[in-house]
Amino acid sequence: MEKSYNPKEIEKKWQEIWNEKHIFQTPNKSEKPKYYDLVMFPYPSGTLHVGHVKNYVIGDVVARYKRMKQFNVLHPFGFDAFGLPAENAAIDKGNIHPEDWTLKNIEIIRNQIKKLGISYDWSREVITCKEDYYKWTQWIFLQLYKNGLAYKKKAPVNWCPHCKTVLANEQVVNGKCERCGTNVEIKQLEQWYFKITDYAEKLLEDLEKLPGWPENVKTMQKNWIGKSIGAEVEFKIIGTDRTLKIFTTRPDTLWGVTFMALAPESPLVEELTTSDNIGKVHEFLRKVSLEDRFKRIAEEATKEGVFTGSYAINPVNGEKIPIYVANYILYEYGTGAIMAVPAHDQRDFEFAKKYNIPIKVVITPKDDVITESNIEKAYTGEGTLINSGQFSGLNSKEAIEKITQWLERNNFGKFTIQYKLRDWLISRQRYWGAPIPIIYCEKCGVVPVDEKDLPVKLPRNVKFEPTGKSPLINHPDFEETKCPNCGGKAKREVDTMDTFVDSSWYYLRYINPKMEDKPFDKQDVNNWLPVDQYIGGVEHAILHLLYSRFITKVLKDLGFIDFEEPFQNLFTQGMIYRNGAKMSKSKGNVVSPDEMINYFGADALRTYILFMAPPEKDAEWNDSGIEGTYRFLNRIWNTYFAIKDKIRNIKFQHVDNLKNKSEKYLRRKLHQTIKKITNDIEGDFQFNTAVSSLMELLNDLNDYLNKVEEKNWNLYLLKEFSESFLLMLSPMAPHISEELWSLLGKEELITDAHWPEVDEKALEIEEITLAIQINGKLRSQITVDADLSEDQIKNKALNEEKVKKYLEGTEVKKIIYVPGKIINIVIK
Ligand code: ANZ
Ligand code: ZN
Repeated sequence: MEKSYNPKEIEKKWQEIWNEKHIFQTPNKSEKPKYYDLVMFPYPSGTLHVGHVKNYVIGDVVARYKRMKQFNVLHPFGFDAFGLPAENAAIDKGNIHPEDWTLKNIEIIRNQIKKLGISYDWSREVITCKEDYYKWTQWIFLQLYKNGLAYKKKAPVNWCPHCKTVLANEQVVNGKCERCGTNVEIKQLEQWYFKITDYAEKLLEDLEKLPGWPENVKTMQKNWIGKSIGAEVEFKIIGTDRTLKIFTTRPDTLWGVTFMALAPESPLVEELTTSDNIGKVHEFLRKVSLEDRFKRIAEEATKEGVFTGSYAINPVNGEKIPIYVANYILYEYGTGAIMAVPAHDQRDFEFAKKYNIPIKVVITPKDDVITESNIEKAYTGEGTLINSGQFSGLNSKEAIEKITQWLERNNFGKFTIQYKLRDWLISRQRYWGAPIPIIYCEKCGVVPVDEKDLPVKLPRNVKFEPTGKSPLINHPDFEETKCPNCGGKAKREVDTMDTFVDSSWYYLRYINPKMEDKPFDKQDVNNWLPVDQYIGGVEHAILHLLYSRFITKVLKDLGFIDFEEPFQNLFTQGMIYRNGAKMSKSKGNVVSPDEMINYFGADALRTYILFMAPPEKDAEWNDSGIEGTYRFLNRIWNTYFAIKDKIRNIKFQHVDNLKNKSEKYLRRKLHQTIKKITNDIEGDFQFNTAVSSLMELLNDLNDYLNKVEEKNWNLYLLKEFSESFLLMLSPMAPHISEELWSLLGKEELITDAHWPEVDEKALEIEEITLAIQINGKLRSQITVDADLSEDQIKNKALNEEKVKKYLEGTEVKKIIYVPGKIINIVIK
């Protein structure tokens, strides 16, 4: 009996062989062109499900394909290993250290991934919580600090009362902690920031240099950076010598200002509130402070506020304008104060209606007349200026420019660009992260740790309080230290860095993962980067990608590297759902790769993940789907067993002078498929259609084998066919491909083989022209592919336009085909 397909046995065998031969270890120097294939490294929070695996399978097809195209492929893997879940697990369980928890999970995941047969260069593994990595994360902090790009300030910050730490704006989603969903509070705290705002324009501009990124990701980054062009205008405050500075994108509406408004957090509120308004104002501030800040500024929220008692003077016309405090003004944006134009801004309109503040129309649309008495909502569109002094009659777009220039000439204001992007808050009040390498000396003040003293090590002996207070606070081996400057009594910074700092540069460390005196070698990094293909989830569209781009740009400007964008091409894969929902332990809908590998093998799992949908789309897991790809692999196996002994000793050669129709057809299908799959992979990663093309091709092969008598098989053709087929299958299902390849007598690994070439000649189709007779009379003619079958030709003839007319209302009795010449249709 023939041996049957046994994935368990062959997958283990080939993984061991690959491993022993170290074939996935990539040298930094090579004659071949480089290709850096990177997947987003995971946070090791437990075991992987098949949704995670999709990322790695896509990355592996790319890596193996590029390898076969003779690139020197860098395909590394690692772990984003610092972070809250480890610490929370330690607090919850009480008896496990975050480090042990993390390393244990890494061990589990590494084994899961190894069973998938992914072609990672494990010798380059990077784990961000290890000292030899976070030493360099701290080094990066110091470079930013020395160059004025890391600073400490007291500011209102997002505080998650559950995680007991601050969060970056990016980590707050709809007012809730991204991690745990708790409502985020605002606290005034001293925190460390990276000055990413210095790079706002560059980060925006350079998106243009990334044609290989999905448009939606670039749009998200653009919106996050949030560039607004406008003017800063100063309004004198009556009775003081102070001015109130506002930011507006609509200086063309200056003649329509009827009130001004301050953010409740603005220190000006106290200053400008007159004594008879103190009571009301304080009451309002108290009310606002209890409100959810994110609900407060939502578009649909009720606009509320109180009058401060103070007035400003509109510089354009000298009008006296009341100053309010209003809940919809953000303290952190612009100047934290606005000029309000109810006729042309909907928020101001709602506010004015509520408090009976006048509304002045200064822009009219072309085909409509808006007046104070008929206005029902703000008119925010373009139009013609009215009641605007010497600018009346101008189009609003033009007026914005002219008025801004006029403001500048009169010293009332100036052209300004504003960004929504805030500086990156990087300090976290937690233990399990890279310590911020800063020392506070009683005499010298803030002193950075000397580079030669890095890493600032996390002490291993820590106790976690149920209160969540960082165990670094008052830790005897950590917080108490000596000043590197004067040797006097000093304290260490007890905050650690946001894990997004760790992941903002890991792709550089893969280049020289073990280098001891530098984070990386400049030349090696310049050779390998930018990453040719980055693959990951769209959930990282903003945070991780923006931070990585920022750190890259900083390192470039400081002369450590020569490129300014880290990721040339980005692919965001879709998620795998099950029972209509994202896979998660709590929903109980998780599919484990281990279980699938046990049943069907890694190759069937990989092939199914690739086959289930276009990789960028979300897809629903289906148990019968993987059974289908498993059957496909079995059919391949059995087909190869039927032919392997016959072709094993045949010498490979191109069989390009085929006369026989079915041989010609089979070879044409083969080369069409090589062309198609090459395009599918090179293009948009359409692996799903690549798999289905292979399924079709296998059917064509079996049709041939069944139709043609065994003694008439063209063994040269079968040799070419079966080798090319395996080569194309191998990036997707590498184990079965290796096994069958070796059974064909090959000595080199298929993993090291060359990707098959298209023989353009095989694609040529010979055509013949046939006369069509109806009841013996010549009625038409058709041109068809010479290798169509008789039935296909007859069908074409019946569907020819002219013929169809003749046949209308009749009945075809018989069709006679004289090969290569005539089709005679006999009707009643
Ligand atoms: C007067 C005006 C008239 C405005 C008008 C708009 C329309 P973007 O595009 O988001 O940059 N604004 C300025 N600072 C603000 C703050 N801290 N909190 C809330 N709103 C603020 O929006 C800029 C516009 O938002 C500015 O232009 C200002 O209102 C308001 F017909 O000024 B505008
Ligand atoms: Zn000192």
